[in-house]
Amino acid sequence: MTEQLALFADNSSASSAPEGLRYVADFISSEVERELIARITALPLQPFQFGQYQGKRRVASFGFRYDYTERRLREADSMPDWLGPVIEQVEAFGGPQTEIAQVLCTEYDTGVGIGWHRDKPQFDRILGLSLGSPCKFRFRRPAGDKWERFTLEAQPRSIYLLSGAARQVWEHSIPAVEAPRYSITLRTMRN
Ligand SMILES: O=C(O)CCC(=O)C(=O)O
Repeated sequence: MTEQLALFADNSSASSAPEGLRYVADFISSEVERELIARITALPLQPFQFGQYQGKRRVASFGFRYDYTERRLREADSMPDWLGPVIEQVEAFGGPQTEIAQVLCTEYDTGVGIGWHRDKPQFDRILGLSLGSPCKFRFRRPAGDKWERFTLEAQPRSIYLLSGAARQVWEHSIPAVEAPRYSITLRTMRN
């Protein structure tokens, strides 16, 4: 696995990465990637539901899920066994403050993305495994009457960690992907 903090300048459209963003390429092997994609596509994925609206991406939540109608976390199915080794590897990567309580598996078909947002305040650290195809993982934060922007080219088999300002201040989004992409987003709870 290759820590790419020093490579952001070559790997992005802006010069300075948000504080609190870590990115590592080749975090998992191609074999594990194939297995995880097979696991995700076998899940009963449902269109992402926020209130009365449906997103085009399809998801399955474990541990907890955020209910957009009630604006609170609800319990979700418990973590399936196949996520065990992934969670262990991700927790080791994140270090002592990283106890994963929630996992979201997402499928983005070609042409599907995710809009600007920050993750819900009930969660603390956000870690994401990218599978299947690359994406432009975009960040923005207000700077006067403009936005300061940063784009990370998230490669399949990579992981990112959002903590600090990257998590609390910057918003993120992914424009429509050019080929099917899958992600496993792992979240810790805020104390
Ligand atoms: O697919 C990803 O890596 C990002 C997912 C995300 O930002 C979210 O579900 O809130």
